[in-house]
Amino acid sequence: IRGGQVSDIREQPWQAAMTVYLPRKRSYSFLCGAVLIDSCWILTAAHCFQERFDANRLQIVLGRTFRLQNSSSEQILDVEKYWIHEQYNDDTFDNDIALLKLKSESGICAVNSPEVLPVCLPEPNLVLPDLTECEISGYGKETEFSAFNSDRIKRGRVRLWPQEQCVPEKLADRVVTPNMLCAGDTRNLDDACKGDSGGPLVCPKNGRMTLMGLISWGDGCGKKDTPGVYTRVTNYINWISSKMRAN
Ligand code: 4AZ
Repeated sequence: IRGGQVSDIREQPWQAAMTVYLPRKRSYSFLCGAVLIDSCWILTAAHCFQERFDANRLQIVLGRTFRLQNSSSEQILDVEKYWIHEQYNDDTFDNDIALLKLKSESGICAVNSPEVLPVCLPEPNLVLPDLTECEISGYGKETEFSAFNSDRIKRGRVRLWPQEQCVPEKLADRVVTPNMLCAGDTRNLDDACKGDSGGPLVCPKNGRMTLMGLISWGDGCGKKDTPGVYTRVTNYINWISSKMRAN
């Protein structure tokens, strides 16, 4: 997160980190942000899977304020299977969404706690007003050219952009589709950045934080008049539900 502020996982208990086992390093390496939507289900960005990692190399870390520090509140879960959206476009990042099922013997995977709690999903028809104040979070870079991800979870405040301003002209002439939404901050230039991908954009709806976006792409981080681009989660509620029902 560029700008924003350091946070505590209890402020974003649905925030997850996706890690992948690298045999050459003999250890797990941070790959992307992700979001807990149900005890055994995680959303992330499809573009995190540049390589079609075998599911058994992936782990999901929940409940951590510090990215690399073990904590008594953490829950580390294996991945049983994952689905990349069938229409994901690797050139435009259209349909940049993937669903992961966590492994469990009992049918319970993540256990609710102050540090670990699923986010609410929106109804498919939910449209929030332009300029609604929302929140992003992640362990990603704090500036575009930083060499490192953040040691600690951060949060930023961004406002939903009118869709008519979410256009290639504002985004280095890259394709923008109706499956994307833009959000940004004019005051402090809070924005998502590299490493935050797959993480949450949540907005208040009836007093609950609701997952409206997944961090997807942008032109740099926190550039003036340049929004961050997010996967429009309302367009995938039926896709998510049908996979969960069938699996
Ligand atoms: C990235 O590279 C990335 N400013 C994600 C989000 C944004 C920029 C880059 C939005 O994963």
